[in-house]
Amino acid sequence: MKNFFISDIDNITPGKEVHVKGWAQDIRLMKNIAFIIVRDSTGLVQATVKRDCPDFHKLETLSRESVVEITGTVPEKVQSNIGREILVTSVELINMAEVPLPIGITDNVETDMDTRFNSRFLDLRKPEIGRIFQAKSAILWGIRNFLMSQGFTEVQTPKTVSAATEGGAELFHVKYFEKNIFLNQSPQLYKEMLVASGVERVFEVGPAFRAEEHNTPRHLNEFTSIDIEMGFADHHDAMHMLENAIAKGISNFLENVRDASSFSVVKEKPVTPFPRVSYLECIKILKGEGYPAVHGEDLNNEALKIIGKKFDGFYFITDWPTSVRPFYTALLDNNPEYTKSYDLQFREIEITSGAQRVHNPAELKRRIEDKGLDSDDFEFYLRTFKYGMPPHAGWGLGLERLVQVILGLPNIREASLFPRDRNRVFP
Ligand code: AMO
Repeated sequence: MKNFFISDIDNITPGKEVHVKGWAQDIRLMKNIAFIIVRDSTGLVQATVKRDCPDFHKLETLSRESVVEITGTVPEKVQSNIGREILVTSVELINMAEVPLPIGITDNVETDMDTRFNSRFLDLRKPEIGRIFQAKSAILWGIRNFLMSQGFTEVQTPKTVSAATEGGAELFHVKYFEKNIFLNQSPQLYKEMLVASGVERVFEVGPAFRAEEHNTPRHLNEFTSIDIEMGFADHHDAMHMLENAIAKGISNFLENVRDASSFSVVKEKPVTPFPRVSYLECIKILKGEGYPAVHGEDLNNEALKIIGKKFDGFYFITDWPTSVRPFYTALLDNNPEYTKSYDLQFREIEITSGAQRVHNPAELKRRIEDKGLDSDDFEFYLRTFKYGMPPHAGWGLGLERLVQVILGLPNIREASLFPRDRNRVFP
């Protein structure tokens, strides 16, 4: 096993021998001297090879991106602008890379997205691409640690299901032996059922599937959903949990990923609480700006752009109309035309949806039917409300959307290792 990494060279006393294993990113061969730039997951080093090195001849056939093991010593005075150098005593070729490479790793040529994603394993070797996933990991772990600190239990729920939660049009149908079933759009019903099971604070990080017809820079057909549900809580409690989770995700990223703020749009831990604006206030803002907003309808991209200009960064839009929210959303106590719901936005982009839920089984059944759904399909879910279901609230946060806005990525596909869209189910 490799247990010495290129960044460890920084702590080595000059003159000491080191073994470096990695990829030969670049090879410059001259008459009496050669330079190999070796890369591993922690950084780069220049390997300086003199002609009197017995392995000098091997460099004539060494191809870029081959896997090598280099042995050498760390010089007193580093003569490379990379900031790390070893003076090579031996070069071992572990595995040769074919020539030519399908895409360049360091070349300054713009490669289109399709070509990049066809060879994603190579695309990911580019440091500027690889670090997106270091950021994603750090953001997720910040959120996960925060939820654990708040007494949440992480769970895994089925992705092959027989009932839709977020709207029938966006379902992937799957043949499951003799039955026709769906890929789950959200763990919504399961997380609520787990609250009924006595797991008072529950969360899941897992795939969610949406058969979105359109290719947009904000939609994937498979994304990572971070879902929470809390018993004995309302929508205000859930919003509070969300803003703190987001702040922890961002601070974990800024504190633990090298040069984080140099490639991130969000450069500081956001100030909490985030601003809250109600749906009705949004309609007023839109009308004030001369935008023809229709009261009771969802806010489209154009409308959200106008609202987003009023807030710098994260903010909540609360109290959405009943007509535009799913059946499980609780209604406002004093006005059943509106719900105890919210979206978290970053400028014009929606990051999270959440709400307090209906906990009365008769009301829930009615709400399912009001949406034109067959309540028999939801019997497994409705049952859990009949034997002691506390009031509860939660949210679903799209991890790739969150990474997209924090890093300012132009397309959500950049935040997915192997994106799935209308045309791509490969690799
Ligand atoms: P909703 O359907 O709004 O709510 O989804 C929650 C969050 O998931 C992300 N998201 C997506 N990300 C990428 N591509 C997509 N096609 C896509 N669709 C959704 C967004 C969105 O805000 N059950 C509720 C959540 C809840 O109330 O707890 C739900 O799924 O970031």
